[in-house]
Amino acid sequence: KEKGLDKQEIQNILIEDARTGLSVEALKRAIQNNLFYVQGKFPEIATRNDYYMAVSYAVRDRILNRWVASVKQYLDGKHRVVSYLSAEYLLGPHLANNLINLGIYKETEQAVKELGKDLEWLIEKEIEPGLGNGGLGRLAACYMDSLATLEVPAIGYGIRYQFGIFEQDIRDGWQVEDTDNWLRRGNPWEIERRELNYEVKFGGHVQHYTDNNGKFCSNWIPDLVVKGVAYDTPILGYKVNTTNTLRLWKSEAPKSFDFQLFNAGGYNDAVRQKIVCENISKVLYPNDEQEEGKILRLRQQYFFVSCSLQDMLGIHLRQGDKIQDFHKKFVVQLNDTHPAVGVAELMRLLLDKYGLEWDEAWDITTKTFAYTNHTLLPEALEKWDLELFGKVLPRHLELVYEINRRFLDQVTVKFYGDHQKISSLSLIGEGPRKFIKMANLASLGSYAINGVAALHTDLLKKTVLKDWYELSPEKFSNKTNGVTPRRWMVLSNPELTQLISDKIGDGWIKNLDELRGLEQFAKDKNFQKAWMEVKYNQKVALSKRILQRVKIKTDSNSIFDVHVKRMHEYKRQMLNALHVITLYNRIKHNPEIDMVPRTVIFAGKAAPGYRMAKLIIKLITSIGEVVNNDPDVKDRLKVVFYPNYNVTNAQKIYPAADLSEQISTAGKEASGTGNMKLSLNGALTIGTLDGANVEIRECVGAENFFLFGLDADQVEEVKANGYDPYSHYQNNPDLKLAIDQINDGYFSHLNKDTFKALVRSLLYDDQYLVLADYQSYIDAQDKVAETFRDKEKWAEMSIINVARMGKFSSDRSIRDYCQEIWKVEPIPVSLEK
Ligand code: HBZ
Ligand code: PLP
Repeated sequence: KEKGLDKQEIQNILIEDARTGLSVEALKRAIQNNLFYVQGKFPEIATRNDYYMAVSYAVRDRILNRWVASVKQYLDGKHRVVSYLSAEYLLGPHLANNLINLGIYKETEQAVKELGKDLEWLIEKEIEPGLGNGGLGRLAACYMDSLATLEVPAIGYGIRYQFGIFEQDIRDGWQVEDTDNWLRRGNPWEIERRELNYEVKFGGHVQHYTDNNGKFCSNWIPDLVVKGVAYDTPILGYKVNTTNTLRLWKSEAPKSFDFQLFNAGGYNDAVRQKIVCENISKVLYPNDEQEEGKILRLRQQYFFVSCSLQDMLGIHLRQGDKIQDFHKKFVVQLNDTHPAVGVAELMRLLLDKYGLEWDEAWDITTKTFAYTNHTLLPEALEKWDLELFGKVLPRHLELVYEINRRFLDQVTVKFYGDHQKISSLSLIGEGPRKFIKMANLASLGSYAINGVAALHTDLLKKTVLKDWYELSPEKFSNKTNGVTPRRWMVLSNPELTQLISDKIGDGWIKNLDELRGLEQFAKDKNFQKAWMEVKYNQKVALSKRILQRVKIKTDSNSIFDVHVKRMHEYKRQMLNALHVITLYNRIKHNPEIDMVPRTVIFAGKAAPGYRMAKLIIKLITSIGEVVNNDPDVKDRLKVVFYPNYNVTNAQKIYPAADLSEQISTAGKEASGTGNMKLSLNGALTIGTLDGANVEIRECVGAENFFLFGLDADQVEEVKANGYDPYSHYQNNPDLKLAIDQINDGYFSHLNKDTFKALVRSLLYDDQYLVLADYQSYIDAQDKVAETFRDKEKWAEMSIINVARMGKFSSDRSIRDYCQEIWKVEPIPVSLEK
């Protein structure tokens, strides 16, 4: 007997029965049952959301039996489990994805139809869980999909933010933010596990004493205790039974409020404690690539890391295994440094709770963690003010000091006299105020360190982690990012999926390398025609949405030139904007010019406190206002800023792109994943030699990639030689005209103040070398336009691009992690009778 169920009962759950059958009939019945018995609604009064919920519950029922089977299989055996620690998961909507992975999209569509509703209409009702900022959070979601699809036992741990990434709206051309109340209509995909909760301490002080056996002990007396409650979301693999768990923690007060305080008249204080606790998982910080040294952020990080490690230790010990074998059961991947405090937390648990000796605890810890770095930008590297850190986590500060002391003892012997190196390796930075370097804590505490694209890993070894590489070269490896073809092709581009599968079968969905089979058809005129027809249809669909959302008419025969990603100076939306102005000026100078029509589509959120990024949004919308309404342009050029870029919108935009803008300053974009998604959907890339662009170009062939700009070495060289943006402005008449127009208020109703800060930054600072790369970019864009004139050539290039994208499946990435870092094997899960 286990958890109240006997063997027979468990087996009964595992059989596909009337409750979990996958036929149209069974699904229809299930939807009706859920509507009635779960929601107490009948068809006459059921709303669209009621139906969405009913379908979702019906689908969830069909996942739950697979989930139970998976969990049983993992926890019974001696299987090694991957634990992915990430402060962000940008999952995107669940319903359609689960239908695809279960293989019952068509059946459900039919069942819903027979109930008089439209499945797509219900799917569009779902509010996506936006529990991440961008690439890093989305990568975690793709990896969860691939782990399950590859049948690898895994748990994703994170935070159940009550409010995810803000919703963006555009008013008067400016970004405005609205809170993302994603839970307002309920969340059918999560299961609250109230019984699964852990206490997490904050603040206070540490007592030291020697116990009866003469052992030196520490006792942390906190001034705040928070409870973390588990919320589980099943993550089903594609056409397998494996269903992994995404376990997100919600923070609560250990008890509702303090009655003694309340009765004594301290009403406010009694409630305040509760609010402080609940605030920890209240809202996602909306900054990507800009670290924010806020106390609440540190609390968030420690909160979810502590809950997760307590959970893992609990699972491990419940299986009757020795604490010393923890690292054999779990490998813990740190998704950037956000969970790096886990290194100190595992030490604390092993020392203070389980009474291990230092060396043993450190040995286990450093065999448990592996660290993925996602950025080289100095402003994104996490540093915690030492005093602040000590106030929130006094015991961990002691541990960090001790870890550092022992480490520096070794390092000093090894690099005697090299003060520069020793201070660079130290976990603690000196300055006006001392700080803790989280990348160093993660590097020291991990047995493996990886970058997310070949160039990025290379630069990591040469720059931010140079000393760590020299110290432990064996820890370093590259794991180029990937994306899941299930969501980013099968789900978001069913027409192209069908066309491809008709030609080469559907094996590519699980083995993306099979796309190679398309290459033999790249010159086939009929196939090219069918290919471009699918693309055209996606453009028409996006045009409709654009018209609806921002009231701009677009021509589906024009080049859809797509630049979608977070707004950031290094991603250089500014460079694209200058190109748009240049095209516009060509038309104004020569109204009859024969120009390939273009629709330039931008989308992306700016961090609310990032002034320059917000100003660039205003510039783009302002250019759009002028260009889109100028009769001289005659629809040869359109500029669209599509608001609220998220997974839902990305799924609609990627399939419609002809051209993928990947134009970051070389050396700044660690990898990019949007580049992979666009290329997989048949867009050609215009890009710099940055991040994974380098590898995409290697795979698709230089002749199928529009390369421009300085490379990473040249960027450094130009900077070292005293870069002078102003000279580019002076010497390039087209560039000068474009910047003068911005400056003179051509796009801002003659208001010269609007873009002053932007112009100044370009002319006198231009950290991201926009002006240096301008002409090279314009030339490459002209080549794009010329190539687009030849429809057959374009189709051929597009087909070849897709055929050569096999490497960029997240299945490949996850296989590499499994074999080279995690040392885990797939465990097939069966639903036996
Ligand atoms: O991670 C991105 C990189 O910029 C991109 O090149 C890469 O493809 C992707 C996946 O490896 N980084 C982020 O998205 N970073 C963040 O979103 C972020 C969030 C919170 C932070 C710092 C960065 O405090
Ligand atoms: N935001 C969303 C919603 C995405 O789907 C993606 C795609 O990977 C990203 C951000 C990251 O985009 P990029 O790699 O272009 O920065």
